[in-house]
Amino acid sequence: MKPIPAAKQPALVSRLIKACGGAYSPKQRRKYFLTGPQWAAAYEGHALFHAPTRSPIGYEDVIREYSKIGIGHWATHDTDVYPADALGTDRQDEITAGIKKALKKHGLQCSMVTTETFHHAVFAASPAAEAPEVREYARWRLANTVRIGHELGAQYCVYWPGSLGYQVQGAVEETNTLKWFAEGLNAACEADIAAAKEKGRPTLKHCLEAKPFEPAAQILLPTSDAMIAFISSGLLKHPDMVGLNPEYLHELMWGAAVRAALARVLLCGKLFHFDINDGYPLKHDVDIGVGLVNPLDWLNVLVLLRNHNYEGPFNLDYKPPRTTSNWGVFAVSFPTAVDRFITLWEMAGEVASDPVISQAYDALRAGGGGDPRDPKSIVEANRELLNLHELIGHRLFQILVGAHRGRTYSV
Ligand code: GCO
Ligand code: MN
Ligand code: MN
Repeated sequence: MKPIPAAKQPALVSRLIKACGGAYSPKQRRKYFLTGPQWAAAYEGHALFHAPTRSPIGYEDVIREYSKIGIGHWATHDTDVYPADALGTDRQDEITAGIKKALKKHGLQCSMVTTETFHHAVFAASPAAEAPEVREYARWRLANTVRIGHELGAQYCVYWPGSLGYQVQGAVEETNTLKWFAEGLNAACEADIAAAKEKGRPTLKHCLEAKPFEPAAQILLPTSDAMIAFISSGLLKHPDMVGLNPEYLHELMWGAAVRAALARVLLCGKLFHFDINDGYPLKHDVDIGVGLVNPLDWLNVLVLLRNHNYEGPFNLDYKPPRTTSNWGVFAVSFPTAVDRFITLWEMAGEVASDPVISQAYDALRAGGGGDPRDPKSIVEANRELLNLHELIGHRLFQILVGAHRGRTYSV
């Protein structure tokens, strides 16, 4: 084949994306509570071993492009859009006004704000560092973000304490660090109560996000289960205001069954927000687009969430790969991620109403009628019924590949 000139490449990619088919319209996409993070679209492809492959892009462009795709909500870290030295100055208000204007112009809502407490050098020893001035600054940053959230009309505030840990064991005293971290959250909740009152708005939902490692080697709250325990530790003044923002891949990174991890959060009534992406178990945070690695697992996760009437946001917290261009981020990466999510969500609805699966569940729940005092009779009575477990797994696979609608191969 002859080389394809650069100028002809977008047309080729567009033609092949069209040939894929199955795209939903922006109007259809807007029906879902999908949120697009500023940092995901603006990610330039850099990392410890990676130079950027894309050029910087600001919030106006991100908001406009999300709007065109049909992503109805936008989320941001404070420093994604406000330079750290503009925080708390008049410049902050100017930027806030600019964001509001862009959101209004493109018909998007700000759903969530989050404070960057992991990148700036001041957080080298975490936002809950030993030095009281670091913690005071962190408390101010969290409270400031809450106020920005109210200004922008957000409903959620997320906390990812990725630097709350250590590289060298014994360097920090864990119980102190956790108490100090709680003080930061308490300050954020208090600022929220005051700002909500002042603005006549409901308070925000404060969502903790766990990740088992990165950037700290060891993290003090590494899993959603640890976060749940922390919320009920007695350290928080407003535990009712605090819940979770689990991330799909973060649970997989420590080897969890993501669906079971989410089930535990649901049982506690703490599933406030959900970061959606994909990746590999027991590996780094590769933040791949939803459904590209584990579609069957994703289908199962969404079945659980549908069955429990989860109504919170699905936050597209993934990183467009370094092989994708600035143009491709919005032409390929985001629309296809959104469409895979919608497909999996609708498919999860089919699972819920599938006659084979519901008959199998009913039968399993009816049991075989053995004698509860005689385990042998229970085994005998249930022997053939239990074949349904594997049958359900097969049926889920069939639904995933469309075989339940008669898709077969002639061999
Ligand atoms: C990660 C984290 C972040 C957080 C974000 C919001 O993988 O690095 O998931 O993307 O979601 O910092 O708090
Ligand atoms: Mn995340
Ligand atoms: Mn992640």
